[in-house]
Amino acid sequence: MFCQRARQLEDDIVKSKVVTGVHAVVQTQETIAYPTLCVLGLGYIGLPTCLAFAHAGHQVVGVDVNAETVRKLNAGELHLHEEGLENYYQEIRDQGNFTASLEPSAADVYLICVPTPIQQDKRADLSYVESASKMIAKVLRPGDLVILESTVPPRTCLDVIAPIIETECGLRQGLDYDLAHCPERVIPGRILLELRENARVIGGTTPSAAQRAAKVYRSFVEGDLMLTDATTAEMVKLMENTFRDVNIALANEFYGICESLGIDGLEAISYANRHPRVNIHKPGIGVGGHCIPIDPWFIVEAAPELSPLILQARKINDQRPHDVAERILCAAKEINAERIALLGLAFKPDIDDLRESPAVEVAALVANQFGGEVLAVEPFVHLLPKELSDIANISLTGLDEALLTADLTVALVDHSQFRNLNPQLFRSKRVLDPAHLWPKRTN
Ligand code: SAJ
Repeated sequence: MFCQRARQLEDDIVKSKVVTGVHAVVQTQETIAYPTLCVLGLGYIGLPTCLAFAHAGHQVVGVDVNAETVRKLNAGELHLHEEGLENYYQEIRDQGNFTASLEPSAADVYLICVPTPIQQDKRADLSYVESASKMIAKVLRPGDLVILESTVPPRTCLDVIAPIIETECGLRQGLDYDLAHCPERVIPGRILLELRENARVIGGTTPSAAQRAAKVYRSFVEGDLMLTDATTAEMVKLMENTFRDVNIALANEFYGICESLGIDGLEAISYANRHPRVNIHKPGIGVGGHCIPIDPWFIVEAAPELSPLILQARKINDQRPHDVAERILCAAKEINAERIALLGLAFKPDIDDLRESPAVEVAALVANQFGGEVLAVEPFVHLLPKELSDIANISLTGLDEALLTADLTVALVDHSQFRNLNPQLFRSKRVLDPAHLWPKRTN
């Protein structure tokens, strides 16, 4: 009944076409309600989301367990790099709608934006979601709304979050408070733009929870809002990233087959993609980041008997860094190389994010087996990541120095800065291009 009163209040202040229920698509809505928000997790998703809500007029408290993150943000500094975020943050600070905190405080809406990694055995590690749910339970009041943005295995809202909250504070989803899942869908490098423009799927544990969540997002999301149940929304998000993983595995497999036939795999893929219903992805050194190599495992965990294709794609993409490292070591041996330059460590082009990066994995495999020196070039960072910092024969090196001193140069990441180089002018005896930066010849 508390939820009903909260919904009624919001309905009264939302002048609009009303969301028409589960499986509806909300096209336009003019919102004048400004519920307060408390966002748990201030990473690449949580922070920009806080700022988007604050910009739209909501009072937002962002919570993070990292004291340094909270200190920096309250001092006006950012702890991460994302296109346009610096200026956006200064603008929001001037408005005064956002503060960072170590503890959650009472709000109308709670958003969970914490990481969901996998464990050694490839099962989901939901410990951050669990502890965020416990933190929320301490301040949750009847009539509030909880929205999960983190990517999770199917049924997490129903089987993990709702029971934790009920055990911790006695409030029941659907009766005392509302619970919904609205998975983030933005891509690093375009986060601010995509937050605003992308369509969002919003799944409620009840239809009215989805409708309430849709009203909240409508304050800044211009894309369609697709309403459904929570488990469908959880599955939709996993299917999106799994589609990409499987397609990249197919591209990697095609490329290897083309190579064995002595033909140019990139040319073959680009011609196949001229068919109006074909879109083969780009082959490369493997799949990185904290989403695409992780999320398919959540489906495998939920339905192991029904997911042989998804599992195989994961294995194919996980094998890529090993094959690339082996090829580099063979080439180094052939030319008696003393120094190898590895261009790029990030998990994809033009970002500073090295987490789950196949380039870092290649660098570690090469450095551990190579007798000479490995010069890692990564213009987006100032320090080697922990996976590499303890290896004696690898160092972070400037691009010019690496190109001047290496015997073998290898492109691992398609950063624009590298793409514009002419490999013909390198001093090294040999150039390898498994990331496909430069036209032909060097793969
Ligand atoms: N990659 C390839 N070949 C390709 C495309 C990508 O090898 O054709 C590699 C990249 O080099 C990188 C990895 O895949 O190592 C992932 O890169 P990405 O750009 O495909 O995706 P992410 O992880 O940055 O973001 C994805 C996005 N999902 C989809 O495009 C379906 C994004 O919209 C999600 O919000 C994000 O995952 C997430 O957080 O789940």
